Amino acid sequence: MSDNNFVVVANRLPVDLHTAPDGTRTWTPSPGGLVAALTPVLEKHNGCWVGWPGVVGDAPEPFRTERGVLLHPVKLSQADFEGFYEGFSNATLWPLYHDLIVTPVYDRDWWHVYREVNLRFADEVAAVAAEGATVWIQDYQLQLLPGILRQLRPDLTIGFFLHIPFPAPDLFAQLPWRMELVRGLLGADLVGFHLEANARNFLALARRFGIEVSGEVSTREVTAHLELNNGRRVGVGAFPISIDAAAMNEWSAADLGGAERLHADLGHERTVILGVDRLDYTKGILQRLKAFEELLDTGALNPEDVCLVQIATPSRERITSYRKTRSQVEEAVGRINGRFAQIGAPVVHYRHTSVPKDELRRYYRMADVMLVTPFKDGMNLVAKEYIACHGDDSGALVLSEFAGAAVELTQAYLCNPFDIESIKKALRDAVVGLHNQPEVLAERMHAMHAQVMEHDVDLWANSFLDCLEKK
Ligand code: GDG
Repeated sequence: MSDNNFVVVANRLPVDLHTAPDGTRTWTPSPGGLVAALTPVLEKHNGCWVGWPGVVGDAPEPFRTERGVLLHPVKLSQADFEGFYEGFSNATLWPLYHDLIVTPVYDRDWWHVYREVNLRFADEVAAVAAEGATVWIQDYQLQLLPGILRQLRPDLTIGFFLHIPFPAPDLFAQLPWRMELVRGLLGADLVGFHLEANARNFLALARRFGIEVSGEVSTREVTAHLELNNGRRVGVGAFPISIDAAAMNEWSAADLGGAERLHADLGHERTVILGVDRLDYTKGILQRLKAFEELLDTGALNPEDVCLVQIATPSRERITSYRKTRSQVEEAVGRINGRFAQIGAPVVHYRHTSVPKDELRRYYRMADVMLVTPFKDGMNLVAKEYIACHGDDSGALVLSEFAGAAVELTQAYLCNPFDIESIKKALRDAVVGLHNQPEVLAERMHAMHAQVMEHDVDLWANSFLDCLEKK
């Protein structure tokens, strides 16, 4: 048996593939928030990360990062990718768990592939985990994994964390394979969600399936349990994820010159409004553009005084609903610029690309108003990243009530993204407030900055793992 005492399992392995001009391929670790938060734990416990390396039909041999963490790839074929990732994960579960913003597709073939891929992940994890190891499974792509692993390796301690919302029982009940998914999740010792509301939905669902529930849900501790017939208990709790706030704060404070130059490029005197999202229908990009357009149309905002920068990172581009969203967004950008821009001075700056991390932070730091308007979002890290980059209390945040982050960032200008008037009001209040009530805005930003600095990604990871250890 292997000697990895702590195993993280996620759909994606944190690696990037680089292909040299001569065709030589190399895989390098790609650090993100989750990796940064988990690296200390992985290092301390002889850790291993199991996941798909992001390229179909190819995978490197397992290798160690410079910091000694073992990266263990799971290979996916093109058919796996289509059925498991694009199909069941992103065209069935994703829309269902985001409250049917588009209609989920229930396809039996996709389901079979989802199950097969979860079985394959389970085999890989079972092979790398030491006797009695702790395994932490991430997200909706791997909901069967806790149950399969429990059968294969009853010695393991298993945690599961869902990064997206968990829907109301009536919505979840649509799923033809609802019992299998619930059984899968019940294989864990601890099931974690971002919000108490998500956890309560899960408990209500369990009750509906005749499972006894004890206690009430709370945040960063486990006071609610499912009591299974075989005497096993599954803990359920809320663990709001966050970011490496200190790193963001420090970096942005050290790059004020860069941010000023970027702002100057857009117009010194202009109020810059920023959106940053994966191009996903859940993120409400089109609604936000429409709200901005109407404010320009009515003269509530003057196109000479404001501009909107929208960074839309390409995402799931082969799925029909994503293509449709992209074309609607791009049509709106074209229309708004056609109506309100001057030559050489667009009123919407749109980039359909992934920008480097440092550049993204510069955008955050430079923006006067951050506009985050998802119809539904598990948390939304973008909102927290913006706040972390404004350690001097500058800026303003417009935030959807339906983003998980709204539970913590209560000082934002909250809006209902289904109501254009509500987005317009919040955006206008933020823009006007910057000029008329700067001290009020600074107080709001100050409170949110303190919140984000204290509740960072380390707190998220440590609180989950502490609860899992105590189970
Ligand atoms: C899921 C849940 C939950 C974006 N564009 C670029 C870029 N990003 C980075 C952001 C941020 C991340 O991607 C996006 O995270 P979000 O939380 O906003 O949204 P999802 O991708 O939908 O994430 C969500 C999250 O999981 C964590 O649990 O909060 O609710 O849906 O970190 O900075 N990064 C770079 N270039 C870009 O162009 N470098």
